[in-house]
Amino acid sequence: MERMNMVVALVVLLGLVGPSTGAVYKVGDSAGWTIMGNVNYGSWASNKKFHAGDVAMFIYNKNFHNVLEVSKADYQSCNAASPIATYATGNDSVLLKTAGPHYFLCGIPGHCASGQKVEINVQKASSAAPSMAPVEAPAPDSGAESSSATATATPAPTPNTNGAASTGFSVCVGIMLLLASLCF
Ligand SMILES: *[C@@H]1O[C@H](CO)[C@@H](O)[C@H](O)[C@H]1NC(C)=O
Ligand SMILES: [Cu+2]
Repeated sequence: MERMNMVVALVVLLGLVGPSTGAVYKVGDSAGWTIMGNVNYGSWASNKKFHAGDVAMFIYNKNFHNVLEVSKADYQSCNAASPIATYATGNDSVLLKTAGPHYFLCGIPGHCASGQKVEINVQKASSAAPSMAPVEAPAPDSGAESSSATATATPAPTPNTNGAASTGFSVCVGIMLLLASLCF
């Protein structure tokens, strides 16, 4: 049915052009956010290209750790006393909203000093190269877990309005059939 093809085409088009949802990076990969095993968060971050809109996901035991976003100075000195933001649920998805460096450390005494800190440098958004390149293609190296995030990005409004239109169409056909049955 022609109408159906158009709806499908429209949805696909909106999916391609629509706002891109960022990738989700699990900090420390399988190790998570910890002081066990001497995870090198510097090298974890260094082979990734973070963009504004990406998410850094901190997974940890909330009884032993937390996540503080801090200034550069506080990052360097492991000062946990004046955080910009505090996260403590054990599963914190931190949206990297702005370009530039973001500094995170664990505020439990001694943890930052023993390496539980990470600097995430968020790239400037490349000024609108729409549709051509898959801007948010997940990195080949397993770090990105963007599939679930992308799945939720499917725009809802279009199917709804089209659904309403076709409902109206069916009602019209129904009324016409009703009138026809009265006449014959
Ligand atoms: C963390 O939360 C996300 C949803 O935000 C969920 O998909 C994931 O399974 C959670 N992970 C853990 C280890 O709890
Ligand atoms: Cu800690």
